Amino acid sequence: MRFMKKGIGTIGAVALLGTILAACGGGADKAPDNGGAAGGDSGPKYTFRLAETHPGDYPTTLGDKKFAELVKERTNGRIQIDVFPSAQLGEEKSVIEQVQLGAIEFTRVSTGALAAFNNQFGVFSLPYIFDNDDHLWRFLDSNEGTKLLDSLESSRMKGLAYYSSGARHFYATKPIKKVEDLKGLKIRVQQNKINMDLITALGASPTPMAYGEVYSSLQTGVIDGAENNYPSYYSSKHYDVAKNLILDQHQRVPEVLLISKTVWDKLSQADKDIIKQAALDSVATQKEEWAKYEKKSEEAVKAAGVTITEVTDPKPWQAAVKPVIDKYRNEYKEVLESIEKYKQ
Ligand code: GTR
Repeated sequence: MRFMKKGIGTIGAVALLGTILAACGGGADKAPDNGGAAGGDSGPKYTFRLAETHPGDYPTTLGDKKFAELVKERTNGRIQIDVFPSAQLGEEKSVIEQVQLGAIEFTRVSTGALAAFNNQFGVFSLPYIFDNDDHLWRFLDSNEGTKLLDSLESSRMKGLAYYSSGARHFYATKPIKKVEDLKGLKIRVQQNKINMDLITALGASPTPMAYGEVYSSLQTGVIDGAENNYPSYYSSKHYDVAKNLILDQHQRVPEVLLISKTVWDKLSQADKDIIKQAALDSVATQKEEWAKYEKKSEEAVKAAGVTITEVTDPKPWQAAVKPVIDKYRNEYKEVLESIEKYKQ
């Protein structure tokens, strides 16, 4: 404090910044010689944590690891990001809360989970708004997609990049061959209000719960079904206990790699640039791994004897969930118009 009264010099300011970041879970153990302004291998030394819900070999985790590797390389080891897979740092909702506080620096989460923290992200939970993954990515890569990512700043997070997550489908412990078969079933959803409305529109009961609780809830009959993409259905082993899958493709809910805004604001511009670029550069790896793992999981669940029903005509599904679109059309008018624009 005596030191501060005299006014802190560059080294003091950076050491203080390091202490603040260390208190946020990051560590600064080397005083920089240039005030941290140049990035690269000169500047404060940090060790950050990245929370990931999926296991180590899952495509989002491989994207996270690529990101961490690029940051490490481009700072000559000065910024180290340790990836914690398998929800070691908690389930998505609690991780997001900690990221908002700066207690966890980075995470990769689903936009389905982010919707509860930033209403604008709810748009991805609206059913059948994208024709396919190419349509989704045309939107994500557009100025409007970037604007949406940037809107996370108002929720104390800084979105760095989108990752792939394919299409979500329903699965249950009971047979589902058509949309009517969902009636009366208890279906677990990602925790946001649009998902609640979606399940209600299908005549089923929505049960919001953390991802990590779904397996045992299916096993014990607390719920009858859930919904997810092929990779999550497979890696979570939900297919072991809910052996009926219907490929209805009701949503395309991308993933986001993000940093706490509290932490972001304390980084030098050069470090921000390195981190942002490394995140964008990790997308190609995540997408490649996604394509491989999606195929692998499809083959694995088939081999495990899951009953898979194709949906050749999406119209009855789209008609059943139309009340959800009607309810939210006005609220998401602008972004829905952009999405429509990227159809082809
Ligand atoms: C997965 C997503 C996870 C988690 C999960 C869920 O597709 O990658 O981050 O949100 O869905 O349903 O909770």
